[in-house]
Amino acid sequence: MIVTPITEMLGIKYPVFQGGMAWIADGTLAAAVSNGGGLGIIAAGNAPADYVRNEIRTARSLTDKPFGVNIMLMSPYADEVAAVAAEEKVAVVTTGAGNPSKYMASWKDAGIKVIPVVASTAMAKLMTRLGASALIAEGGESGGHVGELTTMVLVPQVCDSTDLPVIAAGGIADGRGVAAAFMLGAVGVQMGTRFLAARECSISDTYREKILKAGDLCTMVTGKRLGHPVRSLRTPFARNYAKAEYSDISDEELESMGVGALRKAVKDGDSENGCFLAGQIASVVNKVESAADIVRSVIEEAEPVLKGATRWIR
Ligand code: TUI
Repeated sequence: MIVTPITEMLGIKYPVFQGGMAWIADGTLAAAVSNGGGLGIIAAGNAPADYVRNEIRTARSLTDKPFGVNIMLMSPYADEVAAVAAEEKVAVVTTGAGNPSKYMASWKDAGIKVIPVVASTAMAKLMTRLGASALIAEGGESGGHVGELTTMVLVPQVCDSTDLPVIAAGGIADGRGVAAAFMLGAVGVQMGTRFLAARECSISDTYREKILKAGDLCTMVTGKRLGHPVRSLRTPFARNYAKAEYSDISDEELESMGVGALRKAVKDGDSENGCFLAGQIASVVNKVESAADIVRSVIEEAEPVLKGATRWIR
């Protein structure tokens, strides 16, 4: 059994968060992860407030365990979704892709534990000052929106910059990754890509097949030109987008190329036009299993690795 400041703070059995994957992480997946002893997280993504309220109610109907809501700060609906999270008094709010400063007081007043994703020590220090309960240090191995630093360098530096518990994310999909994260000073992990293969994750069959088949070099980052780099599978869409970024098309045209691409991957399984977000660790994800089995097995794998960590020392 691994007991850490984050399992104690949240009253969860395993120090495992499920990442807030836009269009994917709904109330059903979040409840399955929470019922399995981890922290399930509903992704608001670019969805309006009503969608998020509905998913919160779905999760509540399926579990009495704590779960979270992830607020994607670039969403046009971020303000209204932030208000719904406060009204519904969810246990945890995580944030991504920006600076949540303006919402922090309202969430804290509602008794919510705020756990922002940070991609730098400056953001870690700011969030610590504003009263975050913990931090998620997410390196650029992750799928979706990525920062500059890798998990290997970000986690120890964030740990040095705060007294808060730190959750590591980016490139973690099994017990070895969990053990490595703990070695860097983290007290828990967040995984996204691994949960794409959870039975309760309702992505298209095409998306799931692509994850199960992915190799180590199967992802690429696009979107740097517009300031929003995103890691996804190297599909025709990603290649075309990358080509367009270095062409003379306008920023507006480039922006419009991306509209709806995520939904086409998740809902339609459109191999040509979909944007299949995935992390660099996708190749270790090779079987479909329940969310509860994923949560339990990564910790059970990590325990002997951590115990045997000194096996080279004589
Ligand atoms: O947010 C994520 N991953 C995401 S969000 C998303 S939806 C999307 N769709 C199209 C374009 C962009 C996003 C898909 N995947 N991960 C958490 C994360 N947050 N990673 C990095 C950051 C981050 C970056 C900068 C957090 C804070 C930050 O601060 C910048 C500043 O100073 O405002």
